[in-house]
Amino acid sequence: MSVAAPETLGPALLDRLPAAVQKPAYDRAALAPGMAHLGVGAFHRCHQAEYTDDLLSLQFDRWGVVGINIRPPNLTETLGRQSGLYTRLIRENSHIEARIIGSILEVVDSQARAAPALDVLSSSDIELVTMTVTEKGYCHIPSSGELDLSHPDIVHDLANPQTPRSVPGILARALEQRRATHGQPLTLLSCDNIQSNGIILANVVRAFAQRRGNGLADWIEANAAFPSAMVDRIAPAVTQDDLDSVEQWFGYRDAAVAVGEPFRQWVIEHKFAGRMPRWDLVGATFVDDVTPFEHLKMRVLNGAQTTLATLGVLAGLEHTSDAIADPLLAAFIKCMLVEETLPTLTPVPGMDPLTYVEQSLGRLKNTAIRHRNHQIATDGSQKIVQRLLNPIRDRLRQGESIALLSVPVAGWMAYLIQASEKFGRSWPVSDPYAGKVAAIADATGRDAKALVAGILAIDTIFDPGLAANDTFRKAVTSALDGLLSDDPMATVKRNLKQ
Ligand code: CS2
Repeated sequence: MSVAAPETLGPALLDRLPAAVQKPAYDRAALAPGMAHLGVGAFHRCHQAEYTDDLLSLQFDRWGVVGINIRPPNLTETLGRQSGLYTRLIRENSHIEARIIGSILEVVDSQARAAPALDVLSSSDIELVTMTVTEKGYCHIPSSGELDLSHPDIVHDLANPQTPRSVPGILARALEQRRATHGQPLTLLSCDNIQSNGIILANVVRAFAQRRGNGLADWIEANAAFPSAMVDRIAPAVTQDDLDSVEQWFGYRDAAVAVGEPFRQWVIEHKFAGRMPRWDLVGATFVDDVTPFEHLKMRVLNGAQTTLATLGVLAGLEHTSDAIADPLLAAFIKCMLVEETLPTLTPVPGMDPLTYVEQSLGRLKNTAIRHRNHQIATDGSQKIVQRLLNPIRDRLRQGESIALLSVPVAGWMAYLIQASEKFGRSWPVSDPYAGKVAAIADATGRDAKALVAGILAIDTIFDPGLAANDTFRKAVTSALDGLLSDDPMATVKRNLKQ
């Protein structure tokens, strides 16, 4: 006798969910699309989509989300099949809270062709586009924030503006279509961890539009807004284990589960081109200047994650929670944040920096959040500027020590260098600069001074002023030398004692 397969989550199941699973408290059938989201990953499902779901319960309005993916995965067979419904799990050690989020109405796959994305983004129904396209999605030069005109996708899109494949190219084309059809304004809200993300997004779209000519850049200036935002919630890539757990606990299949920690925060610059969802009614904050909030978050929480990730891999540890459970790494990270990072921060209203550090370190200890160190180390070249190099620059300007902050910079280098079998360990890395660093390492061999000289010469990551700074070069060289040795943690210990 065959056992019936468990039912898959979908609208028909909403009225038969177990009591432990909360469901949307509004009439989802009445929800109409009002915004699009580019990059529907675990983070979006745990963050913006949840805030929107909260808002729809409180004040129902036309704010359904159309999700668009221009990079893998294709969600049409998973989230799409489930009519956009998914289980959002909040986990903290042994605590689990399950809720079905209903704010995503449909998902559109636009990997092969730009047309499906352009149709949505240029529709007059869409008043707002939010995006989580990862740091490298902006095709900008990390050290300057300008559009990278040598990026292969940008080269392609400037030659083929009707069939773009980059984020700047797609957004510029969508804005061009809006101008040509209905002329409605658009707010474009970046939710990625880049400093001044609204300014970077505006830079790359504007630079692209300027090259298109035809007055598009002027139209964008007058009709689009690019607010900056600080977003926060730890939401790692979802595993098969997460999907199986939902089936085991609640009795249904869900191929689009998202798992996050309890903490969440969203600070948005009050600069909109038109109507905005009142996310401020459900916990988000609208402010005039996001800068102090993003510095605090990227330098403290993200800085700690990047440090624990690369040093954690070098120490043979799998997850952030394993790295922070290591007494040496825990002591190092706290000392680095308190002694070197905190003094670079400008005060944030209502937030005591030391309390924020404690709270951040507490969040990283959550053992139910299985955040792989390799996941956080992915695209490190796109992350170290805002997480480590900017505070280092501020410290140097103040004439203060950077010995501790230099260790994770060397950690990022060692992570990429050692990925190659030739240098010992070998693990698969994903970073746009991995090839470049490997080529430098091939040429120099294991000579820390030559390695650092070669890597600091990559001026798209390290601005020449910082790269030429002697204190910085020496600190990174000494740390890298130790991290490439047989006992990388001895370097962490040595720096901690200094
Ligand atoms: C992480 C972030 O992978 C990474 O780069 O550092 O995704 C981090 O978990 C979020 O920014 C937390 O808000």
